[in-house]
Amino acid sequence: MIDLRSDTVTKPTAQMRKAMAEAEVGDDVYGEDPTVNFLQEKAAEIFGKEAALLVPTGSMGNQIAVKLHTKQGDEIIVEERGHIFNWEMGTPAIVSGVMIRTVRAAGDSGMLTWAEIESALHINQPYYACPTGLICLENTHNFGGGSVMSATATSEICENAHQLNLPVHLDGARIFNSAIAQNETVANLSKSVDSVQFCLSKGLGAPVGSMLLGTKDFIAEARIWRKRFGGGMRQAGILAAAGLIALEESPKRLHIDHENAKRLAEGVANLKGVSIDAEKVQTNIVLFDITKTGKTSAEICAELKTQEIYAIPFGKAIRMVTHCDVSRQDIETTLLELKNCLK
Ligand code: TLP
Repeated sequence: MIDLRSDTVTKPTAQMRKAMAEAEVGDDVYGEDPTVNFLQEKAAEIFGKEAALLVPTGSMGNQIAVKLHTKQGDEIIVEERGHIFNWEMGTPAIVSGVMIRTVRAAGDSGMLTWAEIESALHINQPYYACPTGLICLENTHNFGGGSVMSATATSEICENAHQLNLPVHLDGARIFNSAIAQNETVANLSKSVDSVQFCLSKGLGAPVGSMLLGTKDFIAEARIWRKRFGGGMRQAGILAAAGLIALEESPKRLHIDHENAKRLAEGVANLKGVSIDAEKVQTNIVLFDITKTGKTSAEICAELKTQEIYAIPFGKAIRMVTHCDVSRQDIETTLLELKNCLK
């Protein structure tokens, strides 16, 4: 089976499983799990942030941030294809009582510029306007095809936002992919944002877990909200042990996933009716339009599935994500089967 649906499907490595079995644990609701504490300190150090909190999922990390940065009735700015808007089930409205104002970034990358954000802000408007309370960025941008935002572009947005007293949260679910692709550090990519969330359980390969980072005060509040959301875990050191390996070891091999994604994109670009600019594939996500193939994305994915190749149809596009459990040979096999399918 070749599973290209997502990098969330990765299985923990033997090294992770061993570390999990041997992890020192304690009750993390009391703050007494030494492995969780170590992971949090390590993540804060790598990101150059004051503090970090282990949360069960990326969605919870994002939603705690939305909750803490806003008040009921605010608007938050999210790019139109952003995860917080499309794939978090309306939680900002349900839990934080905020509205999402989407802004469509020009082009395919989903990367917002300050000019685009600025035009959507409600600051110093009449009192009956819905005030902007938060700007959310996504790096890499999942449905922008794994596109990356530079440290400079991020800082420019943050500096402008901060002048207006607006906080910025970064959904950095795949920020390590972004950093590797740009030969950057995750600390630089997130230095100017007020909070950042990244996932241990995507390209980094851990079975469960994300980290939320920010100031000490922010993380102290986040700990309360994590518990309110039902995310106060007990002997979570078992998960943190795998997370530590993900954090320390996995970034070293992400370039392989990026090379495989590039090869996949170049191969796919040569198929009849498929539309993708392979040049723009920078990380591990390959999103291609199949409108002109004469088949629907669901039909193509169903046919691939009969060959034990899994991908996800998204409207007129198909997404394929490379990760540590996908080899170069798997990419060649996928290209061959796609070609057969589109004959
Ligand atoms: N993304 C999943 C799906 O939900 C779409 C995937 O397969 O890519 N931010 C970003 C940018 C994400 O891509 C995801 C998951 C999340 C947040 C949420 O993470 P989890 O699944 O841990 O809640």
